[in-house]
Amino acid sequence: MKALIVVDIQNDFCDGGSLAVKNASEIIPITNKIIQFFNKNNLLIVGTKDWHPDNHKSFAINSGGEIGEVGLLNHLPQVWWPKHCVQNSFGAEFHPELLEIKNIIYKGTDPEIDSYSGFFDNGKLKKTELFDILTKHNITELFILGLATDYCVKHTVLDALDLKFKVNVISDACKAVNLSPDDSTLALNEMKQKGAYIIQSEDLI
Ligand code: VGL
Ligand code: ZN
Repeated sequence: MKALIVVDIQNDFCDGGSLAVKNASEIIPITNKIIQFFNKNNLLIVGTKDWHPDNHKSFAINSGGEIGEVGLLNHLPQVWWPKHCVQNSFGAEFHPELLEIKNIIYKGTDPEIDSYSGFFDNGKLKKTELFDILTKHNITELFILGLATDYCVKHTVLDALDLKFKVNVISDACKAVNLSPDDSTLALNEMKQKGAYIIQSEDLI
């Protein structure tokens, strides 16, 4: 069975948000068409939400680092981010034009560790419910899209490959943070090299 994973299409990552990804809103109409396609075919759709407490230590302001620089958080390399996707804030809500998604996975809730992947935190200390939901529905193949190509999409895709799913990345429905201008290309190349299929929405719908 196939499932769609919609990664972090939240206000703070969209135009005007605190960690806005360039041209993020361009993926909304494409994503909505794909959601409609999965709904029409009675296929599972799961959305992930970055869902940080206000004191999350990936926030530069809580760790004394400079935004965009890399430091260490509990022995792991950590980019210091502007405050974003704080639990129950407007910035953490899905983009208002995104069609409804019923199954939601929350990640990044532990202030001591960041969580880019929808499956595990960055230290792989704890897992979310994502794997259990997918196995319960006999899912073997994933279609993944969203924000951001070089962080949460990439890490969700790499963990899905490790967990032996067939993984398709819908690249025209992803946008990257691009702290360095090549990060999007590097991320797509890495996902492809590790076994993901990089596809376009028109290959699907
Ligand atoms: C993300 C940076 C920090 C993402 C989340 O959704 O890609 N990026 N937190
Ligand atoms: Zn985050």
